[in-house]
Amino acid sequence: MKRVAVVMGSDSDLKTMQGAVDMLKKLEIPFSVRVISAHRTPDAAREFAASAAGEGYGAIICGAGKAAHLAGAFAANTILPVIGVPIKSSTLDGLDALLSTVQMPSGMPVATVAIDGSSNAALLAAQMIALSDEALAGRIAELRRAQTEKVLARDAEIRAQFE
Ligand code: RP5
Repeated sequence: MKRVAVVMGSDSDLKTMQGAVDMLKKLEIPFSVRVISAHRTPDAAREFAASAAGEGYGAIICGAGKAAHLAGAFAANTILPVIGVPIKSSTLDGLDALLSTVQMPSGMPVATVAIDGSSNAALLAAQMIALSDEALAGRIAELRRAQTEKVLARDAEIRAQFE
């Protein structure tokens, strides 16, 4: 199975990116976790992105805050799908990171999820890999089914409270 890279701009992002790690574990997808910065370690960013396809990765999740160029820097050096997670790590509440991540120029897409949405980033990566992995597709479908059941159960409980 293709692997997923979970990359973050700083170790201070780990608490937010843990959501992606947890989701990848739940779906039994092999992954690696790295701290690589577009600004502080630009050579490592370029090298990792450029070699990722050959290393067996199928998607790359990049989480960064503030002037968040990590996902864009990765996208510039690979044609693997790059998923950006804007992280709330500044006085601007993540809006800075959201705009820095989502506003890519044409020809260089980054699939950007919500601020701090690392779990959804992992799900999106999983859905990409599941295009060629039926067993994984089944696990994702089961997760969806369980989620639906949970909401329906809560709906029934809350309806009963107001009857
Ligand atoms: C970004 O700056 C990182 O992704 C992090 O969200 C933010 C702050 O980094 P630290 O100063 O905590 O290392 O590059």
